[in-house]
Amino acid sequence: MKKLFLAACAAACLTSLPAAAQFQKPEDAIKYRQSAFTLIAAHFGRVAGMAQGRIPFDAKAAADNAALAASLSALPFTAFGAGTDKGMPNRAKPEVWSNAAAFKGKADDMQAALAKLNEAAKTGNLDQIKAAVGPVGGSCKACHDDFRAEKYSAN
Ligand code: ASC
Repeated sequence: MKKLFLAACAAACLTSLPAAAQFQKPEDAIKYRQSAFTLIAAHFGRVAGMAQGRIPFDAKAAADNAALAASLSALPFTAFGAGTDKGMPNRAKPEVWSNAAAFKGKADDMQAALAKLNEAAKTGNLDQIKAAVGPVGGSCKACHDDFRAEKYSAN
């Protein structure tokens, strides 16, 4: 009974670690990271849209979306483990793994830029938000330039 309890506890602990999502197979990791990037882009996109005047400015919506994008930015990079280059079509270049330190640098840049945008959005000041949106977009693009392929892989 005690052993069973310990085993259940260990399983619960492992599955509840947010910064170390566990994946059954490479396809699960690829889906997870693609989903995370989709959500980050959706929430950042709403703030960027307000900064660019495409979406009416709403301070509360900007703050909520910036906070979500900043929180979500912690997620995708746990899902680039060894062996997750294949499993389903994806656009991660081999350099993600062969140049892992540089990839980590790009991830850090994106997380730092989103953390700054989150702070700017908390002020409710559109000028501060505008100033913080550009570096986020720049960090997306810098990583895509080096680490995201134009075309999806065959598998
Ligand atoms: C986004 C999004 C990206 C980046 C990029 C910025 O909102 O989906 O991939 O910003 O367009 O250069």
